[in-house]
Amino acid sequence: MDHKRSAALFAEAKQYIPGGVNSPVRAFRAVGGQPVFIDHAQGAYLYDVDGNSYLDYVGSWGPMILGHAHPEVMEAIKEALGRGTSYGAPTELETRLAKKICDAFPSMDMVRMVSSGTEAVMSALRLARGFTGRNKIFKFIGCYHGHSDGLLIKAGSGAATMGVPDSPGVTPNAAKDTITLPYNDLNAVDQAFHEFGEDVAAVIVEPVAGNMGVIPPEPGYLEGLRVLCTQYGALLIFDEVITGFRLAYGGAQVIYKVRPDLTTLGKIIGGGLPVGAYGGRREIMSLVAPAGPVYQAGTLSGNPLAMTAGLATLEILDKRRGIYQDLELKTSCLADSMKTEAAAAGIPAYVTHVGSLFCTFFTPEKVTGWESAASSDTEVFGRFFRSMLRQGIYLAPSQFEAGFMSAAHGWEEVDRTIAAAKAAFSEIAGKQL
Ligand code: KE4
Repeated sequence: MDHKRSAALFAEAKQYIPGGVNSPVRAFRAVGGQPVFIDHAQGAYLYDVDGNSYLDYVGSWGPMILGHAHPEVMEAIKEALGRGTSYGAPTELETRLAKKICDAFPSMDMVRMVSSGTEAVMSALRLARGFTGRNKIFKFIGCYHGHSDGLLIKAGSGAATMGVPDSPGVTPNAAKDTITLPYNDLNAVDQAFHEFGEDVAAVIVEPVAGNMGVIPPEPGYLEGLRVLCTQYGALLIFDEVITGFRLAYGGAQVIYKVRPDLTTLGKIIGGGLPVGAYGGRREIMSLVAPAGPVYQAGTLSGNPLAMTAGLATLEILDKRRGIYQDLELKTSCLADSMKTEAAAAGIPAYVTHVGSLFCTFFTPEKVTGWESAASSDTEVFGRFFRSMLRQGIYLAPSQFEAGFMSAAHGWEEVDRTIAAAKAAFSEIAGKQL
């Protein structure tokens, strides 16, 4: 594969953009090599500026569950374009998307649109503190909830990859009200509530962790968080920016049958355009300005193009609920085959999958949280990533991310990926196929 133009563009980008990228994980720092610059995308495929094509398992980090440039979504955006791009005034589109989200999530009576997952989480925490009058929040080590100061504490995703889970610039004051606890450990939460209980405004959790690789909740974990939050009067916040409309039409909370007090969303609800959202019970959401005193605002919140793309995406998912079973089937087949092929090559690997999310950890042990995830061999992951890329398979460029299957991935793509993984594992094991 020739990457000359990508290399030239990357060199130029680094002159004007920190690290040459507008989000750190895109820079391939964790896996070695240089990022490829994308020219366009279609269905399950990315096409770079050097004419190479890649079978894409990043999907813009989750939004592209239908595949890239879905014709119905693109048609809807094109039609909306003719009416202008932004008004800074209310539109019916915002109510339609808000209603669609509330109809899908029984725990949500009301929802506020923002422009990113970070904004959604930052706002939800402010609301939780405003509603409870309390200060502390519990977050889990390795979970990532965007880059607002109080949450860049032992964060996952790019923060973990970059080795800055506690980023410079986050002041001790910003961090002091964030208590970090191990994921999948209810005793730790119980003990922390004993210590901080009356001052805990919220517990925020990724119901399925997608930012330290993919780690499902242990049986009873989410239910336990629900009981403890109710017992101590803290709000339970499900950060479903990844899992919302991804794991099921109603997100992880309908799968695990646990009802949070607030939910944050992003990615899929924007259909590839910038949208985040937070929502929950009416008595809580009624405190958000201008209905109530908890202030939050945004110039492009509810942007008509983004609402259009989000609505078109959710309307397809709503009409074609069979997509979720199909995604589950393809993802479990891929994950099980990766497990088999790694074992056949003698490569220690722990493969996880939930719905259309999957991840290969290069470790012999079960991964249940940050400590076990971080014990996996990231050097081997880098070799795996580079081999798959050379074979035209574009995985997330970090061990601490998720793989995303889309409805545009057919069985041919799954088979091709399994074959590529087999070759990659053989390379890693030093065996020639
Ligand atoms: P954004 O601000 O990036 O839209 O959303 C932040 C966020 C919040 N909550 C969860 C569970 C998330 O996964 C994210 C962002 N996800 C990362 C991928 N792990 C975005 C990719 C990136 O940072 O470039």
